[in-house]
Amino acid sequence: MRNKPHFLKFALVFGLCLCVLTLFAVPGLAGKFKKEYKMTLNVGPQFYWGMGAQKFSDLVKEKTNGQINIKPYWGSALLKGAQLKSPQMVATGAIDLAYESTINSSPVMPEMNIFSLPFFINNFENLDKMENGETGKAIFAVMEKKGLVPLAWAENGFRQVSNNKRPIEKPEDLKGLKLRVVGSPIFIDTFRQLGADPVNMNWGDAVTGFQQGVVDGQENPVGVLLPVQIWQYHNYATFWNYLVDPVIIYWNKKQFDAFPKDIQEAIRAAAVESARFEKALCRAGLDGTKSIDILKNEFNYEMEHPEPVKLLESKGVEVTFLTEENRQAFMTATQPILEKWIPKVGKDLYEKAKADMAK
Ligand code: X2X
Repeated sequence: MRNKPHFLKFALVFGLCLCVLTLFAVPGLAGKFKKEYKMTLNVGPQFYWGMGAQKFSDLVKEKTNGQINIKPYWGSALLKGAQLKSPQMVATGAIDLAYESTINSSPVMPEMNIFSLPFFINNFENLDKMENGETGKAIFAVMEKKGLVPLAWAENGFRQVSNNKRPIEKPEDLKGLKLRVVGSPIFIDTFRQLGADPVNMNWGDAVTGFQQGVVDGQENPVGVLLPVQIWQYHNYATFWNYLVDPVIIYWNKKQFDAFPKDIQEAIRAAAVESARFEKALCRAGLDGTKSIDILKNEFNYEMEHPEPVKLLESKGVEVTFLTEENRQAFMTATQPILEKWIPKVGKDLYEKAKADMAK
């Protein structure tokens, strides 16, 4: 009986030690990980790009057994809509990660404009060769230097122009059209060169701009045109694939490098898987049956709108495709943009892109 208090004391101390040891052994419990990792992206959850971001968040949770929780902040909410600020904010660690368009990174990393050179890339095959080739490596190296860890290439897609005035078939048709463009300077340059009147607007203000008729048109891929129901505002669309908008999933480098190896691997795997899903959503119906089959066979996912062009037409949009002659006319008309922007992108990178595409 006299030993009982000693025994209790011992049990208490032993129990405490065990608790402390457990806390250190299980990083999540020790507070090694944040409760929530903030992810920025410029669109909402109903966009294909947004669906990819949600999938990434879900996969990371699953693959890290709930240790890493990513919260998507839609519509650049953490940036008050200032979509071009995402890379700085992730680099400083004010935001943990991004599922973001290369256009929105281009003011900080001019190399990203390689994808915005007008009429340079033109199709998915060329884009894939660049992303998987020397161009992709070079772009990822630029990001690492800025304090960002790139995890995978996702996509917004080839950008198409829509408006409520007339079909655009040749450069002259753009004359005087007031078009909303993203605030990246190469977009302003390109549309000015073509004689249009480009207006720089954050995406957060763009739809109101369409509604109020502040602009006659805009340019964006189908993954944006469909969720905003562009047919409510515009009855002409030209599928000219004039440039492409990849999305890159990237994380603050200091934070990512400090994660244990297994966590890093789980996050990378989740990024690659979500990007494959998201890319297939964005390409569905634009690359034959390839992406539709990927979605069905790998993700058990049936597209609600497997034929985006037909959907637009069924809603009353007149869809134009360029003839070879008119494509040439656009290439000639935008040649000065290439001359001005290749030095900014870097001649080396431009040559790498050409070599990748020629493979
Ligand atoms: O602002 C745009 O047009 C959008 C949604 O496509 C981007 O974020 C680049």
